[in-house]
Amino acid sequence: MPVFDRAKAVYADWGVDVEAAIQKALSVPISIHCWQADDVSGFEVHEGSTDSGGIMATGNYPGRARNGDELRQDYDRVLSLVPGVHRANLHAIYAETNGQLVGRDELQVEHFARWIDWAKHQGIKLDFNPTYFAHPKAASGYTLSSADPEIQSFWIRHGIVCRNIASGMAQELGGECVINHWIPDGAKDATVDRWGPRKRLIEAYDEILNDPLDGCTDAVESKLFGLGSEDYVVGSFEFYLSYAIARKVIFCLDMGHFHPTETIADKLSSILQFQDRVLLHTSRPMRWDSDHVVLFSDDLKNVFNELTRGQALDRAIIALDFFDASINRIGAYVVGIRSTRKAILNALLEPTAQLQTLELHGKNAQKLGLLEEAKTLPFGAIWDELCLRAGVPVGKAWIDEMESYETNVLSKRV
Ligand code: RNT
Ligand code: ZN
Repeated sequence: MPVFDRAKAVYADWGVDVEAAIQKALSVPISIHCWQADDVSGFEVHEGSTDSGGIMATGNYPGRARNGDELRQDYDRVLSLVPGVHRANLHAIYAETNGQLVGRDELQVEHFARWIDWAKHQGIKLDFNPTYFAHPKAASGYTLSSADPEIQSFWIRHGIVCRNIASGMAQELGGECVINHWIPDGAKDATVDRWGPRKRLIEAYDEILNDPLDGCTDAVESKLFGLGSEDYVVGSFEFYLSYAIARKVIFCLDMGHFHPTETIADKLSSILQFQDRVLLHTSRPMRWDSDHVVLFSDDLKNVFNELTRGQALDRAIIALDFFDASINRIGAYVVGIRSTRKAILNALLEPTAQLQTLELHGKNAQKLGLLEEAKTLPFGAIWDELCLRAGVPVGKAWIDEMESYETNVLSKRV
């Protein structure tokens, strides 16, 4: 019997419908962030010196995408190596302005026309992010929560134009465009006024989010600390979760934005009692919010297991957020995207109903036993079949393709 058929029979014996799991796993959209391709640099014509705003890609592996054409070329390559439905997630600094300096508060959907054409051609949808960092007007460490009315209103205008862009993208491409608001605001040490910035941040978002816009789905992302904002982050977990519930916007959980031993899996069954949907930034913190490439790790598996156990997979918007500049960036993408899809498939292959029944009846040793045995089920054979059906390389075959792309394309970017 072929390996897949044997594996399918093993799962059937556990009461798991492999065909349904493969189909579902392929249909869940994963939004691929553009910023892994160029280390969060963007194409902006700069208005002055910028700092990174508390996030940092380390490494200088050759082959970084230097413009929109190169970035889209990389996307095309990546998309040919990963199975299932994808979206592309852009930041405002990836606008293409023909070498003209366009202020962040003046951006329009036209500046993303080439991205929209490409997305139409690829048959994928776009998501969006205002870029509230890496800009002279973010130099004080405060943007939307700034006490300087001139600075604060600049960033409010940026948030507003970005929502118009998101709505424009949705109109062009159909469906929704998820726009995620993350700001770097905070302070390095001994913050004495922790109240004022939070109050101003509420006022700023209330102004930005005032108009419901067609196709524009807003999310707000919390964080624990950043480089240079170790003592105080205005947009903390408590701040944004409260804001999201009060104002009916989506809350974004980034896997790297909590204490080092704190994980997000256990938060889902609480937050989703009060919210319709959540936005996930799958990332991998190592000792800090290091944004390492996502792996098929217990942390990642637990997130998707929690969602399928609560029948909430469709209530999670899945977006990637990592950036490693020290390795081949195509490889970084493919590892992170395939790992995320694997974790989705893995969760869908769990005999959850059986496990929950055992737990309900106090048969906890049986439950533990089943969970342990499930870890060595022939998952790999099902994953390979999923890749085969999606027409992408099976197993490690994609690594050769990454290497030939490096030889033919990336190594020539000097
Ligand atoms: C930063 C946040 C945010 C960014 C992207 C580039 O800590 O995670 O999501 O990584 O917007
Ligand atoms: Zn994030």
